[in-house]
Amino acid sequence: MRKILLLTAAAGLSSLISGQVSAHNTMTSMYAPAGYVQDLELRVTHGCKGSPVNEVRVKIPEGLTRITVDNRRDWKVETKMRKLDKPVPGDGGNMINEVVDEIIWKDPTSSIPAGGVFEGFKFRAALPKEPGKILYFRSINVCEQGDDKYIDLPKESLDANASDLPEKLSAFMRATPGPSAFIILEKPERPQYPWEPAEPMKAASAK
Ligand SMILES: [Cu+2]
Repeated sequence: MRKILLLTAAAGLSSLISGQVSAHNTMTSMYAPAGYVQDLELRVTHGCKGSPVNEVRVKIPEGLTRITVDNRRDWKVETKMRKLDKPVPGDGGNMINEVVDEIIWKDPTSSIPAGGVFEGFKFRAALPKEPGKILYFRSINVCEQGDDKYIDLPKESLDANASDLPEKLSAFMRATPGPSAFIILEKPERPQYPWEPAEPMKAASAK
């Protein structure tokens, strides 16, 4: 018994020291190349205070287009659309007037257990060509009992190029019980597809 208590205390301490801030909904990969059409995944890591998850919703941030959702046979997938103020060019030269605003996974063949496992929810989106931008994905888990909202945003906008970003992000994630998942857009090292011409570095950084 005593040993178990000690071990638990040690585990708590080491998670403090390693700066572990979250076991919430997060993006599986927290970095993505700006301008890519990128596979993204929201990771659900636990239920609502011991209650299994039956529905997951994610709000698509502004600036993302061409959103498509991974096919699932174990969840019903719904999308809600949002009209754009200004149409943007899409695939094959046609213009896009509306984009996916929210993705909802519901009515699973079985719920996500309240603890001990995680599950990923994949979708794909064209990311803005803005290296250094941080995109926040607000999400909600609806459980058999209650829900968990990960919809909070930092009070001040965070600069991905600032040297104090780790401290700021860590503070943001500790400040609230429901921090939004996020990704940081990075300057791509190469074009997404091998058949695309490489952009001159200068032009890429000027954008
Ligand atoms: Cu959590």
